[in-house]
Amino acid sequence: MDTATLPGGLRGDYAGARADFTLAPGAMRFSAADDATWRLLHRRQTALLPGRAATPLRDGLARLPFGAGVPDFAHTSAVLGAATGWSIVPVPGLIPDHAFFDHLAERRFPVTNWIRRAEELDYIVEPDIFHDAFGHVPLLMQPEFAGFLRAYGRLGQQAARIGALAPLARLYWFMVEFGLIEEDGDLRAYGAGILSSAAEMRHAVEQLGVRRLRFDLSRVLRTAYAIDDLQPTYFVIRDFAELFGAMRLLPALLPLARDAEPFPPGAAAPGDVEL
Ligand code: HBI
Ligand code: FE
Repeated sequence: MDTATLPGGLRGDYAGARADFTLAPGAMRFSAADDATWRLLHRRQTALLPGRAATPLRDGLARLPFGAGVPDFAHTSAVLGAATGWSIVPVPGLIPDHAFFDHLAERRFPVTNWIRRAEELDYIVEPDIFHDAFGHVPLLMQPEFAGFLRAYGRLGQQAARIGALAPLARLYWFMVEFGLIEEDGDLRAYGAGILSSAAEMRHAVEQLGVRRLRFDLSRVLRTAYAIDDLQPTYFVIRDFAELFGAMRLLPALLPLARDAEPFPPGAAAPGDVEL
C-alpha cells in the first residue's frame, strides 16, 4: 500500500483499500445523520447554482439521483455509464497520483466513501463524497468534458515518467477544481471546488478584486496555488472545446513548465488577459 506519497493524518480506511486504492462497494456505511448532512449541503449548494453555475453542470446534476441523501454508487454509475461510459469507484480519500491517473484513464472517477461531520459544513481539507459526487460527477455527464478528463488521466501517466506532475496538477487544480467558463457573455462556474463550496461560489463568480484571466495553458501550467484558502486567481475558458483542444499542446509544454519558475499564487504575469 504505497501511501508514502500521501499527506499524513488522512481519515479514510486506507488499510481496507485494494492495490488500486478502491474499497469493496459493500464497505460503505452511511448513517441517517450522514444523509441529513448530504441533504443540507445539496439544498444549500443547489440554491446557489442559478446565475452562477454553468448550464452543462446544472443539466448533469438534474439527471443524477442526488436529492434524497448520500448517493448510491451503483445507481450513480448506471446513470453516468449510460451518459458517457464513466463509473464512480469508492476510495478512502485522496489517493496517490499514479492510481488516480490510472482510474481517470479507464473512465473511473474515484469518489470518497465518507461525508464531512456537521461541524465541517463550511470547510473541509480533504475531498469528501459531497465534494467528489456533487462537485465532479455532474460534469462527467457531459461527453466533451468527460473526454478531456480521460485524456488528462492518460497524460498523467506520461507526465509521471518525465517528472512533470507538478505542472499537470496545476492544470487539474485550475481547470477541473476551479474552472470558470463564459456563457452568453456572463461568467459561470464549472469547477468542483467552486460548486461544492458556498464561500468559493460567491467569491469566484461575484467577488471584486479577484484575478480572472483568459485561459492560457502555459500560464496555468506555471501558476502555483495554495490549497487552504479562497483562490486569488481563476482562469476562464470560452467553451469546453477550448480546454479539450489545449490537451494537444500538453506534451510539448509540460517539460517547459516543469523547468520554469512558477508564478506565485495571485501574482500577475506578462501576457495576462484580465476579464
Ligand atoms: N485523489 N481521491 C482523489 N481525488 C483527487 O481529486 C485527487 C487524488 N489524488 C491526486 C490528485 N487529485 C491531484 O494531485 C491530481 O492533480 C492528480
Ligand atoms: Fe476534487
